[in-house]
Amino acid sequence: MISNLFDINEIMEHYSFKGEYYDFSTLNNGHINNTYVLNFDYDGTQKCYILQQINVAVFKDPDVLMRNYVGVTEHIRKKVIEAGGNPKRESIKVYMTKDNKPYYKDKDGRYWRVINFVINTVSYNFPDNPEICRRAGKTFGNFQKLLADYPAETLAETIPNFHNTVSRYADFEAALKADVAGRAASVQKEIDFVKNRKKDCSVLLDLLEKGELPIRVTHNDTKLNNVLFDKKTGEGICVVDLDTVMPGLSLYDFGDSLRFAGNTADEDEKDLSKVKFNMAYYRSYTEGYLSAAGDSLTETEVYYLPFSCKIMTLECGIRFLTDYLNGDVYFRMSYPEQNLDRCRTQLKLVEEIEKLYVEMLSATQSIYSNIKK
Ligand code: GN1
Ligand code: MG
Repeated sequence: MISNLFDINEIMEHYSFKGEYYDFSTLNNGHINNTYVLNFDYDGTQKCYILQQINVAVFKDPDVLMRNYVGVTEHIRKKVIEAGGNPKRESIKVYMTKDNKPYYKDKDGRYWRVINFVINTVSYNFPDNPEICRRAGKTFGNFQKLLADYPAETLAETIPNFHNTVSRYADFEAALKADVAGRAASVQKEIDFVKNRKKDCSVLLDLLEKGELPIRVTHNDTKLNNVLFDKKTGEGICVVDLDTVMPGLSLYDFGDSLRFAGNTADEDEKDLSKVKFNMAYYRSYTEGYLSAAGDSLTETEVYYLPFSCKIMTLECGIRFLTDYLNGDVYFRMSYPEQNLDRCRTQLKLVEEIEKLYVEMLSATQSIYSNIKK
């Protein structure tokens, strides 16, 4: 059976799947990789695998990417086993090809990897209640802890300067200057908004340079839909989308999570009056996160948690704006101008976070002191 998305026969030649293949479904809730669920009949029971096409325009070196990926997933797997957990549900496993490679390059030059499908889980694009945020916070906090002893120096930067906001700002300035799509004049308001916040872009990097923030192994793409929750218990059990695991700041993960989960509207909502920052979600996420990771964080890291929400949201707004100026070359889109809508929601969310900033600072400190007791 050949689909135009991938050639299942060719894929099956290179992997030892269990059972008879019968169909697949598409699982694209990210903006970068293409993800499919392959369904097999294994002696009358359904067996599923995840097939992912690696986006090599974004992750330029698949060897380096998969070396990181296998290293990190194996580390987590070992930790889960040591803690008496179920590695099949609480960790990701990379299936090797028949010639023992972590990915497969097809005849059209596309790169594929196969990983386990974790059964009986749900993921959310939108938190329905604060409890989901608390559990997501706890899961990312645990993830941070699981990787605390991973040798960061062995991890390559799969995308150099990924959360380097100074370099993101420079990319924006370059896109603005080149204006290849001729769109700059129509987005002056957004451009001014970003320019007015240029100095925010260097805050965390300055602290890092002064040695006031530690480098850790971080996930770097902590959207809510990257957590799998157990269908029965509702607990977060596994973190997915591990391509960007690399050395970074804990604040990148915390801020990026709330950029997404704290937004009361969709990432591409056109009606900006719907875009608010949900303080209840902020509180519960912070409680969950600090309950899991709090004792391993420094006071400076905790102090900057609210700022991280602002800067990660600004960074994402800058990236969407930059892509819009560049003629939409990076993020997958489902309609024209989607990058502009995405940019506008992020910038509106920055404004909302700025309004709540003092409240966020005091909520964080009181949650932190309760946890330390
Ligand atoms: C991309 O693919 P996805 O949706 O998990 C992007 C993130 C952005 C996010 C914005 C490798 O993540 O950095 O924050 O879109 N991933 C990459 O929704 O660029
Ligand atoms: Mg994702």
